[in-house]
Amino acid sequence: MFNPDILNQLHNLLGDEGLRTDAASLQTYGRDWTKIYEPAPSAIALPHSTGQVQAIVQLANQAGFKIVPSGGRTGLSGGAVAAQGELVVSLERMNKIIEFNAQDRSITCEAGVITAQIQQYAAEQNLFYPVDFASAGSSQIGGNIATNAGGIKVIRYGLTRQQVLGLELVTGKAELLKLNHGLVKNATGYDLRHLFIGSEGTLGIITQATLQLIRAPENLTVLVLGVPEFAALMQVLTRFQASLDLSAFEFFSDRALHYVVHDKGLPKPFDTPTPYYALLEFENDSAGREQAALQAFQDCLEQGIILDGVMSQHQTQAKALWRLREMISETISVYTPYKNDLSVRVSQVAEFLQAVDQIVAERYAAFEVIWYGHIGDGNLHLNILKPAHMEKAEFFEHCTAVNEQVFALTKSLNGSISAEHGVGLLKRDYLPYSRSPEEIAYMRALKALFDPNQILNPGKLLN
Ligand code: S2G
Ligand code: ZN
Repeated sequence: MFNPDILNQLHNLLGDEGLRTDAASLQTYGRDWTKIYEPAPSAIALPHSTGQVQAIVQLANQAGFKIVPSGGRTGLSGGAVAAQGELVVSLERMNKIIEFNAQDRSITCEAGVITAQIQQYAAEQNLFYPVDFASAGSSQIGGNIATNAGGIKVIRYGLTRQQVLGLELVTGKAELLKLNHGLVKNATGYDLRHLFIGSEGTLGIITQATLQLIRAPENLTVLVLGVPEFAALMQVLTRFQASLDLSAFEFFSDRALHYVVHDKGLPKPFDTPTPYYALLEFENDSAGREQAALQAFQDCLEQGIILDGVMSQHQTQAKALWRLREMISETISVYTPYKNDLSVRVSQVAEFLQAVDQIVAERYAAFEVIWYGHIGDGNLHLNILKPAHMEKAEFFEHCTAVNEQVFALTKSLNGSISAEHGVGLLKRDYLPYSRSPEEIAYMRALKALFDPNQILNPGKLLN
């Protein structure tokens, strides 16, 4: 715990509204959506300005305490967990939208702005912020940038990284960096912005960002298709991409559908029971587009790579179909899932799925496996549900034993052991499955450069 002198200095800097040490706050701000680490921060700082963030980092360097930067804490790898007496620095009070520029089609906001607030603000300007995922209602843009959040529209618009035009942050040495200033083009040396995007709060604390907004798509239309086997999923993707620019290509298994229908009462997309489901979205902005989708649907039926399907006729139905996919994570979270978040190149997905499914069938014979994910960009979420009778520790021990095999297979295909959820604490020790010794050495060198006293998010990403 902190000595009274440090708490006094923090209190003098932040005041009553900017510093909390009550048990409830320590619990709430010390955890993220992983459920396996016991939060144990010393205190929670809630600065309301970049200057205050700098002062906190300066004090940490002088007094030797550690910091865990904290956004919406929706992470799934323990990246925002404070379990070692750290000071949590929550950006939630830095939640102002600072500027919208219609000409630049950009928005500048503080790190604590909620993702859904940015999506809403963009829509009010008849523009679109294209990064979306199930937790957008509680995640903050600073955390999205720190983890390079992906989600359901990556196939068309890319990840958070592609949206960041400018970044303001405080390094582990308390320096203020203002990067790229919202420019589209800037060929003046290393683009430091991209070092901090995805750095999980280990190199600096993001305080402000300038994001690009794009033309709002018209009449987004959703298809849910029943698919007979894994290999058919990628054939369906290839056929639809031949004639449409898809803004989403997701998949989920019949077991995933069972849970959202059974536990959440969502309606089935159609009656035919099929082992897998593909969810596609495209901008239905002309009769030609609709015709192309119907023709692709017909061709896939004739080839036997889909067995049934439905296409939304209006936005309400499109949203209802999306809920079948978006509600999976929340629905199964009550079954204490062991989560894997893997990716390979799209061309290797069919082979990868087949091989992982074989490992899973052998090693998880007694467990229920839930498949879903953003298969159109090669990202698969493999979730194993804990049997009701089994202790959590025993279950996780069994699952981590299977990891070695799954990660070795992923490595053999040059895939990623963490496609979008980040490394945090959960995947830290598996980093060598996806990064070479040379890369990890350079990552450590960058950590030493920007955070020489190792105060920022200690133990995350790098051990
Ligand atoms: C998704 C959400 C987190 C999870 O639904 O795409 O990224 O894996 C996930 O449950
Ligand atoms: Zn996902």
